[in-house]
Amino acid sequence: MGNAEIVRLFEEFAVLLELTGANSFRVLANAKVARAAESLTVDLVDLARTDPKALSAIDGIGTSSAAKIVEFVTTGSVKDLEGLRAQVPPGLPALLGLPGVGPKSVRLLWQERGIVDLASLESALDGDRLQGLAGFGPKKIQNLRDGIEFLKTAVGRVRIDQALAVAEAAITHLRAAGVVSRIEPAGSLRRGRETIGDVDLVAVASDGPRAMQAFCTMPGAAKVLVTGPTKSSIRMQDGLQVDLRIVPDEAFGAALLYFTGSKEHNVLLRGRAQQRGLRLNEYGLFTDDGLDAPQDRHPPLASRTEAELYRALGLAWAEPELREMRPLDEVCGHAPLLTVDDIRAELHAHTTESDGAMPLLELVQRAKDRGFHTIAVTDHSRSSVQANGLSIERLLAQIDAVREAELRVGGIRVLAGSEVDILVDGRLDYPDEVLAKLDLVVASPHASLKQAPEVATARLVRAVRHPLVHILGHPTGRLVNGRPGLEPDMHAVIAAARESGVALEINAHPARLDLRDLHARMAIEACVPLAINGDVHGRDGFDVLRFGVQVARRAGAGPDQVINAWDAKRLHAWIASRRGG
Ligand code: DGT
Ligand code: CA
Ligand code: CA
Ligand code: ZN
Repeated sequence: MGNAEIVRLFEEFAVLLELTGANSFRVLANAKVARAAESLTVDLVDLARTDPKALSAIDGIGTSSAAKIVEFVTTGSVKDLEGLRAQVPPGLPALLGLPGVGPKSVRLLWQERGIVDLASLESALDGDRLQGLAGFGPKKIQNLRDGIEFLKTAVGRVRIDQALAVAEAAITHLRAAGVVSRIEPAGSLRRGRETIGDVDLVAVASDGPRAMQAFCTMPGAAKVLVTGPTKSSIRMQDGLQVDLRIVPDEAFGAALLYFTGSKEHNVLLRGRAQQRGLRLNEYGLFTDDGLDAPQDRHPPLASRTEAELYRALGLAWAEPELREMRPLDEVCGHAPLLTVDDIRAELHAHTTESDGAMPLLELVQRAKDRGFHTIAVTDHSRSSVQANGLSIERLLAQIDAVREAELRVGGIRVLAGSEVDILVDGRLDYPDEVLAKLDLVVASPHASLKQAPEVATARLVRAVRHPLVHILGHPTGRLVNGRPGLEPDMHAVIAAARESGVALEINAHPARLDLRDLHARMAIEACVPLAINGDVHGRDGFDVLRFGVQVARRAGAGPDQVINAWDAKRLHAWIASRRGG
C-alpha cells in the first residue's frame, strides 16, 4: 500500500459521490485530497500508522479525510466508500472512459434510461432509446457510438499516425507557449510501434506548474486524469491518453531512456547495471549503496544523454526502434538503420486511371521533385472493379503514355507497371503475355482475405513463384485496428520469395504496415529483399514513407536490404534480371 492507493481511494470517492448526485462541495473536497496525495513526497500510509494527527496538518487534507486514510490503512477499506459502491452499478464507472463523457452524463443515462454499463448503453443506442434525453443531441450520440467502437475494437490502442499527430500538436502547443526548453516523444511512439497505447512526452521546463497548466488546457484535451508538478496525464477528445513528464535538464537522457522503454529493454539495462555494482533509474546511473533513491545521496555517473548512459554501461547507443525483446548485444551498436532520406524510388503508385488522385504527369513530376530516380506506375488490374482497375486495352495504352511521360518530364526513370490482383487461387489477373510487356509487376491480394491459412499460403506462394512478378504487395491485406487479413505460413512465403528472387513489400500506409515488423525481420534473416512503398494514391502519398521506414528499422533493415534505397543502376539491373535480362 502506498500513496497511489490513497490517490485512487479519493478519486473513487469523488466519482461515486458525483454519480450518486452528492453535493458538489463534497465531490470537490475528495478530488482535492486525491490531487494533494498525488504530489506529496511523504508516505501517507506510513504517517497514518505512526503519526495520524500529522495527516490533517497536510495542506488539502481535512480531518474527515484524515480519518478515512487511517481507517483505510488500518482496516483495508472505508465504510463510507463501501456504502457508495453498493449504490452504484459496478459497470457504471466504466462509462467515464468514453471520450467526452463525465459523471453528469453518466448519472443522466443511469437515472433517466436505466443504463448500467457499456453493454446496456450499446443496446440503448441500437434501439434509439436516448432520444429526448437532455444534452444528448445527434452529435453527442454519434460520439458515444464512436467511443464504444474505440473501446471495443482498438482495445484502447490507436494507429501510430493518429498518435503522432496528437504528439506533434502537443509539442507544438507547448513550444509555442514558451513553457518547455526541451521536449521529446518517448514510449512506444518513439520505438515506432504500429499502434500506441498512450503518448509519452518527456520535457524540461523552468516553470513546471505553468508548463503543466498549458498542457492540461491544450486544444483537444477532454479531461485531466492526473496532474502534479512532474507528471500529468490527459485524455484527448478522441480517447487517446497523453502523459507529460517534466524532468531536470541534467537528467533528461536518463528520463528519455527510462520512458522510451520497452519495459523489457529497461529490465536488461538495469540487470547490466546491477552486475557492475551500479543502479539505473529515471534520474541516472549511480553507484549502488544498497539503498533506494540513490539520486538523493550521490551525483550520477551518467544522466545527461542516452549515449552517455549506454557508454557508462559499456554499451553503444541503441536505436529506439530496436529496444524491444532482443538481447543487448544485438541492439547496441547495430549496423546503421535505413532512414527516410535513403528512399530514392517509389515502386507502387496509382494515377487517375484507377483510384489515384493524380494524373500520370503530375505523379511523375512530384516523384522527381521529391528527388527520386525512379517511379513505377502501378494502377489496379481489371478485377479491382471498385478501384476502376484497367482493362487490358487501357493498360496497353497506359504503357505508351508512361513512355511519353518519361520523355516529357525528363530526369527520372518511369516504369510501366501494374498492381495486379492475386486472384483467390493465386493466379494473376492478367495473362502472362500482357504482364511480360510491363517493366515492373507488383502482385497483391485484395479480395478473399478471410481464407483459411493453408489456402492463403498456397495462394501467395503461387503468386511469388510466378516468373513475371517482382514484388509481393501488402502480403496479408491486413488493416491495422481494422481487419486481420490473410494469415499464411510466412516462413513458406518467405522461402518461396527467396527461391524465386521476389521482393516483399512493406506497404508504408499507416493503416496497412504490411509486412509487419516481425515478418520483415524474418525476410531480412532469409536474405529476401524488402520494398518500402507509399502505395501512392493522393498528393501527400509520399508522406507515409516514414511509417514504412520505421517498420523496416524495427526489423533491423539497413539501406542494403531495401530495393527502394538502391541506386538507379542497381535497382534497374535487379528489375531487368527478373525479365531474363
Ligand atoms: P504503450 O503505451 O502501451 O503503447 O507502450 P509503452 O511502451 O509506451 O508503455 P507505457 O506508456 O506504459 O510506458 C512507457 C515506458 O515507460 C515503458 O516503455 C517503459 C517505462 N515504464 C513505465 N512503467 C514502467 C515500469 O513499471 N517498469 C519499467 N521498467 N518501466 C516502466
Ligand atoms: Ca505509451
Ligand atoms: Ca504512458
Ligand atoms: Zn496499391
